[in-house]
Amino acid sequence: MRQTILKLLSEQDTYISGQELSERLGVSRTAIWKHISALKEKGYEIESIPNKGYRLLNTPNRLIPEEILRNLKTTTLGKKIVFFEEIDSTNTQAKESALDYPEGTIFLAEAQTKGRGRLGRSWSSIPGKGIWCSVLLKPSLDPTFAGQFPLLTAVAIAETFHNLGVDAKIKWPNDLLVDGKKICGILTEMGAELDRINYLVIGFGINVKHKLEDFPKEIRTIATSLEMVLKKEVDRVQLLCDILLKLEKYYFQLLKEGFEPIRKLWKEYTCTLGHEVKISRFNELPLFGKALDLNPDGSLLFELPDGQIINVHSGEIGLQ
Ligand code: BTX
Repeated sequence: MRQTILKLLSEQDTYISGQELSERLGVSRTAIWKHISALKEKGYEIESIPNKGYRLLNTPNRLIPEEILRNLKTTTLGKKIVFFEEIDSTNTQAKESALDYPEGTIFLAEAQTKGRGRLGRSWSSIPGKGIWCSVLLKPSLDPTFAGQFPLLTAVAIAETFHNLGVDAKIKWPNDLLVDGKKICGILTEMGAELDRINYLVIGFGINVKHKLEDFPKEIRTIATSLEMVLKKEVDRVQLLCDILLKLEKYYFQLLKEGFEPIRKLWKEYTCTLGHEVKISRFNELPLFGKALDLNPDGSLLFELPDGQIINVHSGEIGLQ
């Protein structure tokens, strides 16, 4: 209902009367007035003049469901939004209620108190500055395909950044860097049986409006944001809608055509291949060698100094 009121208001340049709204929506004028008051509380600037009606003057510059739904062009992703002003972690929330929500639901927060990175690391997620979002997917696939999803997400986000004029590079498997500094991180988690994915939660954190001093001291030399790079304002609502549209396109493409088209795009955006790198691995000695190619399953084809060629499935790349 609130969404329809907003749509009607934003389609009009002039006033729309309470009477007209109540007739078009089939509810009382008091109900309309209550919805308008709720929208005002959310930051919408709505002028109301007796005998004339309501007029939308300004929309809030916030990442709230009403604004996202007003701008979203997807068919599935983001059609259902679970929004938190502040939460521990959107990935944690998405995992805990994955079975209660349909595919495409997004879990979104203005701030995370326990934002999570990979391998138990933390992700700084201060209020109002970034996009802290988890997308719930339920592909009918074998769990061995799960590794393709963070790569697909990195491609969708890198391409959206390029359209904004930001030359972002993907560091295997899925960090997004600008001039070597991290601008976006992706954390994919899964609930599965041996031969079937029950759900995937793809969490992405994007630094959008941060100034250098907004980052915790310990990551100031390794982190950056879109506004720091572009030196102009970035609309988080439009950015999220653009990313969801691309993510949906590549997700459906992956289900239909397999990973090869995504793999090709990933290779266009990466800064890893062809370089001598160090790969740090959980509970294992680091590897030194050359990153040769991205395998069809998302693993890295890697050449050791003695010429031996191996596949690396997980790890953290550092340039040597
Ligand atoms: P990662 O393990 O690759 O990166 C974590 C590391 O990145 C940290 O150890 C720190 O050095 C650095 N770091 C922390 N915060 C930031 C930041 N804001 N910008 C740049 N560098 C940072 C990457 O993990 C995956 C991050 C996913 C975050 C999303 S947000 C929505 C969803 N919910 C959730 O809890 N996590 C995901």
